[in-house]
Amino acid sequence: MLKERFFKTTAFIVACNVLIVLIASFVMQAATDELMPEPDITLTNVWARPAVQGGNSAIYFILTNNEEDDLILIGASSDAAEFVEIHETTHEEDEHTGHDVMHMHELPELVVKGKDSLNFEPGGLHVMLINLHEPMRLNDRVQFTLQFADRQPVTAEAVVQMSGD
Ligand SMILES: [Cu+2]
Repeated sequence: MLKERFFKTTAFIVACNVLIVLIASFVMQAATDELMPEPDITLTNVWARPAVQGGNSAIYFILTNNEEDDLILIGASSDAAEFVEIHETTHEEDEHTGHDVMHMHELPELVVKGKDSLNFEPGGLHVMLINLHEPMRLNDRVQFTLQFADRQPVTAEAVVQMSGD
């Protein structure tokens, strides 16, 4: 009888400890999310193409990683469009016609090397805005956010222009 009670008590203590460890790991996870550093980046020449409501646009910029470490871009968001994706345009020669064919594909993640820059420019990398909620007219401003692994997100503003010049 005594022995049984001892085991029950032991089981209860073990269960409590497991619970405490679980709660502690939740709290620590929340703390690390908040303590994630802001990425040390510079965005320059940030602009976007004009487009009609319901259409698509693209945001371009030069992204400079001022950190020694590589940064990993894992996505983008914006209230301006239904979908926002990091895209890359590639050029391929059509094997039948020999014509230059452009393809766009989504990049699930993109490494920005430490102390290096990436050019998001027409015909290459871009932040794709798909199904715009409103038209994007010249000189309009569009807010968007870049998401990085192990870093806080960064919000920036693009000016709608015909080109990056
Ligand atoms: Cu695209």
